[in-house]
Amino acid sequence: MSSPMSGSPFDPWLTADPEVRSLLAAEVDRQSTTLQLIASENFTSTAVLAATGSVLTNKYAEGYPGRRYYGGNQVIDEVEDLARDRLKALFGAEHANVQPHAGSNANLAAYQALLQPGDTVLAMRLDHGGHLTHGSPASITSKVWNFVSYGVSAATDDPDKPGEIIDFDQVADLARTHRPKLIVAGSTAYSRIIDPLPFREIADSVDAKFLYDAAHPAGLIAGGVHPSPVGVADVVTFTTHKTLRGPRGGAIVCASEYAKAIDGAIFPGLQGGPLENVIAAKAVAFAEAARPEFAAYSAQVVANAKALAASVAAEGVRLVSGGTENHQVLCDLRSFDAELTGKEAQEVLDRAGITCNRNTIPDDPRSPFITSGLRLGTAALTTTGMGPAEMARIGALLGRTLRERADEAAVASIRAEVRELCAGFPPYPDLAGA
Ligand code: DSN
Repeated sequence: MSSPMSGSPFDPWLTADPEVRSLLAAEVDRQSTTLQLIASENFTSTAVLAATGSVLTNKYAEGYPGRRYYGGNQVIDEVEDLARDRLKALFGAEHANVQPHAGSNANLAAYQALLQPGDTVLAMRLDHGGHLTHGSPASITSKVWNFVSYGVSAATDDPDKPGEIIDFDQVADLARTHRPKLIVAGSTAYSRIIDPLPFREIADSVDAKFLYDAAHPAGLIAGGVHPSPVGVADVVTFTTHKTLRGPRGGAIVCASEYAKAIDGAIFPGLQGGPLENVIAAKAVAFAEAARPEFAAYSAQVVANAKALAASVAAEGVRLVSGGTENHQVLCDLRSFDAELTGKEAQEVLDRAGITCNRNTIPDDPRSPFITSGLRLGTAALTTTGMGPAEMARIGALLGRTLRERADEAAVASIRAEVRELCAGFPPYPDLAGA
């Protein structure tokens, strides 16, 4: 009764619900025939899909291995221990918690473990690339803790020193002035390496704790192409579904001294029953990320981002910070066309089959709903086997779409080219035509 494609629209059991089956089939078709350039997405392996869609979803397991509040957790304990052990080995960490349902929960747990309500935290500005949980006024984080924000340096006209990188002088000044209890590194829209060492030095200089939010680069760190914050930061949080290529979820690693506080902050502090099916899928992904081919994949993700950045720049789009060192390309559309908003660009690119998201750029004059920027990412398309040649073609298609955006026939013709390009790189060849 096992199915390697469990959870897929092709699982025969789903014939019992033709409506859902048909929606899943439609989504497989969308993912297979359009270009996935959202920087926070990826394609998991079919083994990760199978674990996510497994019977482990049936089990309540509040607590931790060996200390559960429900019976029948003998197998579940082994699953969660396996995931924790694999995660510790992957990052060389002393302690791992694999229960966070999402990166936001992981961050909330870290704050809860390291801070008292009302404490001051220094983190990156949302409109300069930070995350909602880094103290956005719209987030619960800003209501419980007192956030102070650092940003990136100003843009320059010097191609050798383009600016828009984390301003460590500003971080140090703000730390001296506000004496935060915690400094947070990490971002959602920033295309440079975030070195943990300067943050550690600044945190130590004001006796603050240091949280590294590795939601975006976790896979690049696991693959050895970005410096590891593990052992440098007090706590490292991340999501498992971006560059790490696992199921949708979060995780935390930390030194043993924080283990009890972190575990208690997740359960019972924030969450109830863990999603053990997702935890099994995380275990699969952690094993996959430990393989040598994952290091090659991570290096290719960055090489592809550089190729995509070059091709987009050749279309007349200004790159925030002048380029990329990770999986992201952050585009300032104003140089391309002062009238073109991120929202309009995202919508026409969607019609052309190029899936990405609008994003604010540093000091964006437009609102976060409209924006002047686009964020692109290469983690998903690299998984399908695309390389620099395809990235160059995608940059050209993106430029053509934006230039010809008023011409629906031209957009339809680009959509056909995108479909043809995607046909050579199916994300799930095992599912095709099943
Ligand atoms: N929504 C994620 C991203 O796209 O980067 C961050 O939470």
